[in-house]
Amino acid sequence: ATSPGIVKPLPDEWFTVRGTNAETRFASLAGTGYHTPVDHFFVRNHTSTPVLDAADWTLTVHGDGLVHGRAVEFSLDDLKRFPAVTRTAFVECAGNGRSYFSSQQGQTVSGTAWTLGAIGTARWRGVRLADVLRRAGLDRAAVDVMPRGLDAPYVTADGTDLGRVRRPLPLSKALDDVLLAYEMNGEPLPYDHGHPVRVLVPSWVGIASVKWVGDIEVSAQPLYSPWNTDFYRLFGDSYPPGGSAPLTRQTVKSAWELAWGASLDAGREHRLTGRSWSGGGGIVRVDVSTDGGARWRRARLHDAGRRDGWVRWSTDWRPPAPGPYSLLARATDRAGRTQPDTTVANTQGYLFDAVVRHPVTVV
Ligand code: MTE
Ligand code: MO
Repeated sequence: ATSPGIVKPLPDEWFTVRGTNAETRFASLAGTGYHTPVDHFFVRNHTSTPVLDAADWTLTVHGDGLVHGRAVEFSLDDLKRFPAVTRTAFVECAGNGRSYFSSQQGQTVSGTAWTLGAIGTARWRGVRLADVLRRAGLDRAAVDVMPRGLDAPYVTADGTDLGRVRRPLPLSKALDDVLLAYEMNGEPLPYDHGHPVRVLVPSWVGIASVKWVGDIEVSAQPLYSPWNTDFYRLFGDSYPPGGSAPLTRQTVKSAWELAWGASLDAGREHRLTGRSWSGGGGIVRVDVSTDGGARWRRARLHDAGRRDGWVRWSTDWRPPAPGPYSLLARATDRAGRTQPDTTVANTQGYLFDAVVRHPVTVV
């Protein structure tokens, strides 16, 4: 398949295309290794991928949060003169898993109907946003920074032009572990993932990791954009009228590396694999059930100690008899959060974290 907004090929075995977005099929990750290969990595575009030339690109840092008040420009070569940092981290859409609000909980929510494939883990190389902000003349009074993308302005379904994709980031996070990344898995950042430079905000919802960044406003006052006021907050009956605070960390999730409804042969042992992840400092435990949740056992974890990526796990199963089965996986993160049986609904379907009942047929 192809998408009008995406440059890279999207083979049907690897992706499900959803409008200007493409999600990774988890079954296609079996045996690919720890990092998501760049050609399997999901793409989430509000509009479409701009093809930018690194030689013409500049980053402008500006705003009343700079001591001298003047805009400062950096070319890609300027950025590469700062100390380089390499970090493994996932990028995951806040709406990943959204389709299960409807299919598993019977709730209606708006937004792209992702299954669990709006996540990828890569090795990012770039420079610390903190270093660049300090070089630009960061003032002690600064509280927020707002990176903005060079992709086309986003026009909603009802015709409202919301301007270019941009989302405020509190200075505390910006100075902590955020990168301006120019490489992904050892290659120059691909067009679809933000070429030549993207923001990479480890453990936070994907919208924070602004692609094709062209400028960063630094402000002594809190900043706002539709991406932290109207979107990427939790709204609905269980939340205050103005919604929750803007979303930050990701929740805990797990996925089996199996097709939805996969067939498995009865009478022989299968090594089943999957992955679990969280914005809460890594996964410490994964429990699995092959009988719809009646009995649970521990899965073997293969990537202990990973903090900003996922863990791969496996379990062996000899299906007792032909028929339909539900496979369940429930992860617990370092912060002590365990995946619940249901997720409290919110109107835009963010942060689904409940255990997904994955159907298979034993033949
Ligand atoms: N940055 C810009 N400029 N434009 C976008 O549409 N989408 C965001 C974020 N950064 C987006 C963006 C969202 S919602 C997500 S989930 C991630 O990028 C997806 O990153 P990926 O396409 O590299 O997987
Ligand atoms: Mo997203």
